[in-house]
Amino acid sequence: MVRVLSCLQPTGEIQLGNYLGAIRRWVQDQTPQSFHGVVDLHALTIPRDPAVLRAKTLETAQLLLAAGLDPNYTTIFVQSHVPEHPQMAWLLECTASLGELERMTQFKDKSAKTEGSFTSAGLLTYPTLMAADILLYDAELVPVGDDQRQHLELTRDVAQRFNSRYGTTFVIPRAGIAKVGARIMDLQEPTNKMSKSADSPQGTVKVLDEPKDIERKIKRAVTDTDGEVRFDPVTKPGVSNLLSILAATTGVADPASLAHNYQQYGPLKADTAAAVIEFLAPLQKRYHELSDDPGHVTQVLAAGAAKARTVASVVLARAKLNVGLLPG
Ligand code: AQP
Repeated sequence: MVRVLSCLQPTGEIQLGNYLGAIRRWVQDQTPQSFHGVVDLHALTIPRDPAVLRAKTLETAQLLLAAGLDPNYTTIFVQSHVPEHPQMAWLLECTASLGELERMTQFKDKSAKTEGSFTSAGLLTYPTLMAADILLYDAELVPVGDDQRQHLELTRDVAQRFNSRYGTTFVIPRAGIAKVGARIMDLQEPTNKMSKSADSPQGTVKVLDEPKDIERKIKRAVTDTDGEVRFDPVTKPGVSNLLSILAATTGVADPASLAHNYQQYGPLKADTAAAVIEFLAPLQKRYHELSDDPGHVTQVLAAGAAKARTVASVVLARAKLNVGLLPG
């Protein structure tokens, strides 16, 4: 059984891309060797309202349960409940180079947005914390959306460097990227990926959006003026995004194969909206049921952290010993 680790930041309301690119696959492939974290420490790279962060952390965990992760089977935890994560991150921060971290696309994009105001050092070192998340669990497979490909490469490089400096310590993980739905684009700016924290309320479908809002957002999605339905993400990003969403939500392996069903954009939008609404309905129903019992989520997270620590503490001890820290 392959050991799997993949996490989600409580940085906003979970959007359709998070669900299609990551969460849905975690649910489909879950085993007792799967670990899924709500990575609240990552959310601190940008200043946040403490009460909102706490609420979003619980909400995100509740959403993972509603999506179908079974806590009796798989491990669901909050990152800050497992102190091995920041400890391991320091060892890896001292293994990654400044140049490597400065080259990360996400750092360049996010620091450009904060330019002129406050850019935290954490925004730069974030990928080493992510590497710690993965390496602490001896994870072989990390199912993520396409935007995390570069961070995964860095994790592999840092793990290999550590192993060659200090002896075999870490399992070298590989990224698991979906064939369809790995990069869902913003409906209003289809050359940008859909994102929880993007300032694009009309371009982002939240998984808990009301059906009428989902329909409105998809019907107003930006397309183009040539009027032909064709899958071509470079020259027709808006239309191709709709085809990808339709394929991913109806279980079709090849979005291009759907194009010939449509002569106009209107019916494509209508079918995509209906498919998304139907696809999200069971998740929304279960989420609202779970809201009646918030204590359940808290209990799941306490048990998950205890289970996560049994694995993470062993790997951290191994890394500390190999790097030359005196056992306490
Ligand atoms: N648009 C997307 N399409 C497919 N997959 C996506 N993911 C994110 N956006 C898309 C995948 O969702 C998982 C969890 O993401 P995250 O919370 O770790 O942060 P992120 O990748 O930075 O996602 P967001 O929504 O864009 O968050 P913010 O706005 O906070 O930066 C990952 O596997 C990711 O690949």
